[in-house]
Amino acid sequence: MHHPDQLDLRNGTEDKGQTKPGIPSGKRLLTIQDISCIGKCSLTIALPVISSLGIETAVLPTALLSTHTLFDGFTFLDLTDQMTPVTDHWKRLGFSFDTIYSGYLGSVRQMEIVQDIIRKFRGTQNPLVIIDPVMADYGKLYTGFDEAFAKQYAVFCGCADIILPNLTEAHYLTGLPYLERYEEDYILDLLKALCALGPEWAVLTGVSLKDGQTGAMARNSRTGEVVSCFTDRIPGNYHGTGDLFASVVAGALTRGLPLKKALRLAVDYVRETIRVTQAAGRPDSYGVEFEATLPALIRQAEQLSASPQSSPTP
Ligand code: PXL
Repeated sequence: MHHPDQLDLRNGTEDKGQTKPGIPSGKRLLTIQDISCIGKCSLTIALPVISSLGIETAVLPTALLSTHTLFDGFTFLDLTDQMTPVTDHWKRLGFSFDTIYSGYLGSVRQMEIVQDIIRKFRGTQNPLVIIDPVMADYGKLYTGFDEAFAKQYAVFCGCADIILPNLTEAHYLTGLPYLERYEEDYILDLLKALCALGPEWAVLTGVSLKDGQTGAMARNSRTGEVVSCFTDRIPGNYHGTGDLFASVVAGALTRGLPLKKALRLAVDYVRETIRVTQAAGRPDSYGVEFEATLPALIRQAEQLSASPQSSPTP
């Protein structure tokens, strides 16, 4: 577990100018998830998005799929056996990471290996550990996952500093009911139950407390502090937006932004990317047009990095 005194996620580490345009940030993040060759998600989102935020992005692919699992007939090459030798090699070479961010994993065995990897890289540097428990959406588990897998994910979330489930994943992690219509109390109950799994912060995505509005709500497990961040909701279901959100949060925190600003950046970026995707008339299940919005993401990240910590974020 990341030591709370070393990085206060709420106030952020000082950004001493390392993230100015043209100046290397010197930060390195490791992301562990599958590579789906077509159908934008997981590594094909994380690598460009986090790199755009000025962070060196090391990748550990957990599987090679022809497409993500919402397409019929996808191929799947399991890379579990590579995870330990690849990271042992990095360790021997002396590499270390500021952040370890895990996304879609295919098995309980992969969760165990990711825990070993976290332990392996904890010595030299204490990486910030972000777990996105990717397994479900719209009330249902993705193809290939069952309730036993979800139970193991709940245990695995205990070794994170931050977890970022959507409402469906929060239901599977906590055992609380999945509701399509709810009040704020339901969200606060989910957040408390997620915090009880052990992370320092639980961030719930896709929260909608009013018609026409959506966003994220987070809770700190030590202080009980709640941080909310909303925007206008564009109707429709867009695949890969959870990965987009988690990648922006991971990159922004690694850059040194406090959690509230990281959530603002991610909520605005996902909303703008959905708007552009909808305007282009692309099919929902394929993925979002994030390539078009990366320049705006970089500009907003620079503005948020430059503005004082104390200024109220909109
Ligand atoms: O976007 C999450 C995700 C990541 N990786 C694979 C998936 C999905 C969601 O369906 O199938 C392989």
